[in-house]
Amino acid sequence: MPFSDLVFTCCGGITFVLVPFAGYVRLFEATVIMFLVASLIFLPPLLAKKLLSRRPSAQTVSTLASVAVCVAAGLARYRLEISSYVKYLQQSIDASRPDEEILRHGYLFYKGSTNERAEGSPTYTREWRRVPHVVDDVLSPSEAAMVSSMLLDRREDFIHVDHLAFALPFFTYGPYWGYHQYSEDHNHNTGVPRPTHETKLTSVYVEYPHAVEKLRGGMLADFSVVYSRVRRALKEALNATSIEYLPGGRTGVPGFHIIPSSLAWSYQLFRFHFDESYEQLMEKVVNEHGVLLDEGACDDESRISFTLALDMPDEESGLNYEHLCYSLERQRYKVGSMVIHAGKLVHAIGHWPYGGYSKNRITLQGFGFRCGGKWYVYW
Ligand SMILES: O=C(O)CCC(=O)C(=O)O
Repeated sequence: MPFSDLVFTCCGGITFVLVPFAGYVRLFEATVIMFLVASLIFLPPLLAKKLLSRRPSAQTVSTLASVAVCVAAGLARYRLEISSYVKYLQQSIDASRPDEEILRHGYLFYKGSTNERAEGSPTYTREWRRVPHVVDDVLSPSEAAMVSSMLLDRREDFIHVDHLAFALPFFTYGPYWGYHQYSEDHNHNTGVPRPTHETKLTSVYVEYPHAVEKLRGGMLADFSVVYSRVRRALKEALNATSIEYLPGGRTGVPGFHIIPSSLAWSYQLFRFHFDESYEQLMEKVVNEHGVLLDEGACDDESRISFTLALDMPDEESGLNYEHLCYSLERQRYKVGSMVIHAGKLVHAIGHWPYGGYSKNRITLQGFGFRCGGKWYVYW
């Protein structure tokens, strides 16, 4: 079974190691730093307990003294990196809490008052702004397992989403343009500066158009069955005449999130967000990547997000979203089923309990919107 190794290499040469009881972590300076930060938290009480016990043996004292010297040397050597990592953790935890502004946005969206076109919009956005819509049996469990295994074999081409995950294992197969934007106001921006360490295929360094050119054709060919099932399911659910990829071939097709196990995922570190606005979409995907569309005919309230569950680490796994006035709910995912919701629904990948090192969360992820009579999907 893939990802059951002690060490695996992905993303053009990045190594992840398995830490007992904690899951995978990227092997680079940050790993050392993470351990130093953990020692800062766990070592002082341990030291105090041992040293204050009635008669610590000479061996205990000398072992603790050498550990303390090593940790102190490490702290001195990496003090800048440690403070930036602690800042990253703080920002990550802060950013994953749904803040007042995001909840308010969600509430107004739920009430349908953010946009006067909302009331005139078709049922799919009016219903799916309230709760995600589930389409069962898009793939059978065995088909989903086969797709997951095919994906894990492509780990060389994974992109590590390092601007969000730092040293934690969070990958895409196929680029999502939103992960490769660095504007100040981008909703995934953590405020952490670009890392200076050497990286390979990571969200920070990968160029979206380049990754599209490299992977798009192969993805469409190798996963043609998945794409045709997803398009068929969307067509039926949306009552659409056709589901197409954005024209021009320079934008990504729906891709995959691959999240191997980590104890960290048992905390709500994934951020609450709503998907990029229609205006951002038009500006970036359409204008920058040369997609020709009759923008006037596009429905800016139609933006949807869809997720097909391919492998789930736990039966609790799913999507956290804001339902009703400021209350958070969980939409559980079932392998082979697809969940569709309005892009403006406030949502986040939901946390799940750590269940061992071989539990992956693998999904197909895409977005769509309607222009004239056609629906377009992309990533
Ligand atoms: O994987 C999921 O459950 C949702 C992913 C998501 O929120 C996104 O890609 O915007």
